Amino acid sequence: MGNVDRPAPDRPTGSGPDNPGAGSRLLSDHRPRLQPGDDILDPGTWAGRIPHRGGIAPRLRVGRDRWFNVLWLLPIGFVLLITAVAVAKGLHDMPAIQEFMARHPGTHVSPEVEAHPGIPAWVGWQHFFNLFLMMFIFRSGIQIFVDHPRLYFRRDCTPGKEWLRVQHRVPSDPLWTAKQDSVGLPRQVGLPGIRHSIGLARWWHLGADVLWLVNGAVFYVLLFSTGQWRHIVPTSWDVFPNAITVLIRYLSLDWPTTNGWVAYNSLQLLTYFVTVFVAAPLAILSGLGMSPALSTRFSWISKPLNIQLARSIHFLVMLWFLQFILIHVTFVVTTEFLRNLDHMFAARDDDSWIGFGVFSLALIVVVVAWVAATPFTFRHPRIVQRVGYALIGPFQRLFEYTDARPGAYTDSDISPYLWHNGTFPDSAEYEQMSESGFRDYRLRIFGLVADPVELSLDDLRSMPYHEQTTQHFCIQGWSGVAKWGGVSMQTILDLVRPLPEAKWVVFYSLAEGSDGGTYYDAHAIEQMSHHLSMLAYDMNDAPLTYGHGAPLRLRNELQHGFKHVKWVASIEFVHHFSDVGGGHGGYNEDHEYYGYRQSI
Ligand SMILES: Nc1nc2c(c(=O)[nH]1)N[C@H]1C(S)=C(S)[C@@H](COP(=O)(O)O)O[C@H]1N2
Ligand SMILES: [Mo]
Repeated sequence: MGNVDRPAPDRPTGSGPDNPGAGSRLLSDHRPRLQPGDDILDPGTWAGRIPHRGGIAPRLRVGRDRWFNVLWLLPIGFVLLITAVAVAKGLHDMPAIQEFMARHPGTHVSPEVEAHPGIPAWVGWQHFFNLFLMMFIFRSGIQIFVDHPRLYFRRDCTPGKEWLRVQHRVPSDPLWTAKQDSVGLPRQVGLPGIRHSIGLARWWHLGADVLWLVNGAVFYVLLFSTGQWRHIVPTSWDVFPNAITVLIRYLSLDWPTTNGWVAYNSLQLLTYFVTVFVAAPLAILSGLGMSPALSTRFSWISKPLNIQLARSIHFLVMLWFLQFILIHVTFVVTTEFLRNLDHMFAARDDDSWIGFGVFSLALIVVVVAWVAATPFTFRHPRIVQRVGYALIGPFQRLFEYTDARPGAYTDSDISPYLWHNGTFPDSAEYEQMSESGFRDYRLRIFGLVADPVELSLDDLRSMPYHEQTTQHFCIQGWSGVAKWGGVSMQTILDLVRPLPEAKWVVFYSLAEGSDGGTYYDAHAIEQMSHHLSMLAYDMNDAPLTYGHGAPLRLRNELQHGFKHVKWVASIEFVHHFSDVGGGHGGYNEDHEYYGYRQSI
């Protein structure tokens, strides 16, 4: 739709091509209300002076409304481990088990592997880059998680339906926002730690991801072009009985000695294989499963494998990596420490101190980077923002070329609850307008257009009705489906006729942002003609409520929720957003270092 004939709305200001002054007059009363953000992050005034608030020990939902404190797993796990050791010790000396272990000694050394032993230096380098990048990925990943500290299986995110939370129950306040719900982390655990720092955490996470992917791609290529793959890919089904032998021997404290230079034992082999060929790809796929642009485009996969399932899988994959690292490091340290370090850090098979020396240098680099990451982020948030954007921007652009089409969701998909977010309007001006049913509301559209206009709600209602049932993706991690009714942005474009120089469309809100100053956001003009870009005045067949953006809000389903300006006051067509507000493309871009495109 969008090209349907429509009645011409009145133009109360009489502005238009004959009256070019109107555009600049409107402009002049908007720009002064904007407030640029800071180039240094001050934790004291951060995010509208949001006070620090930590999470709680993880609670796992059991049944409808019982919550299990995950800390109990520590004593329970300890008892289970002791029991397992006792059982394994009992089994170990049974004749049948002895015979089994003799037949499957725990390590399978194929002739090919035996002919090509060794761990080349490139494996050592890759191993180092991997652990270096993983440190940022973990810290920022946990930070992203705690910005909406709940995990669900369904896309609805209904309070009480989460399967895991590290935050109290959702309070009964009907306007409780996701920002209020976020929790912070110690500054040396999370990256950057402070509450609601998801914008910066995402640059660390996604930026490091891109480098980690490059490292992984090089690893795969070298692995298969050199034959080194045989060291971490099982080539015989014998790996399973062998792994059982290894497990029994570890648990019965009769640890096998393996020569990792030639071949890993079967249990190691399996865990390495799963980590490299299952967990890593799953991390990437489940990560991409949270992207609004990709999910909207590939609804055949994002419907069954919805964002919250992807988010939960992403979290579980992280737990896999964590337990892997914990056990891996434990064994490296407790079994032939020097020899292991020589293998991985010096590409030599002896127990000299060379590997230890290189390892120590590597460790210093890691520790310095770890300690510096948060202070660096506070001092140079714009660098983090710019470098992060440079790393993931190209991928983002790629995804945005996939034009989103409506029709993926129907009434039966509508979520019973849609979270609220953002800073609500509290001006007397807004209250007055709201009390009179927005009779005096005027949407002003100006800037680089042939026909600037002012539209009342009735004007908007008299335009062709556009409806879409779509999923909302908040950058903090929650989601939900709603039906939106209003005017397609294409209809608006046809009405005001943007000039060729107009490349960005800025939406100003009636509300302020959390640090004061008008909330606004800029959108690439080509996305305004997408099928799923619209101004909504209805939600789920009722007029938009106060909390969700009355009287008018934007929808652009290729982008994250923060770009969907609520309580829209006016729309300005500009050549570039660099001279609007702080110049970064929107309120959150200026104040919280988000990206002006954020479709992943
Ligand atoms: N004016 C304004 N619009 C805003 C915000 C805001 O703070 N101010 N928050 C954004 C964010 S972060 C999200 S996720 C969505 C939330 O929309 P909802 O509250 O209707 O679910 O609104 C967006 N629009
Ligand atoms: Mo959001």
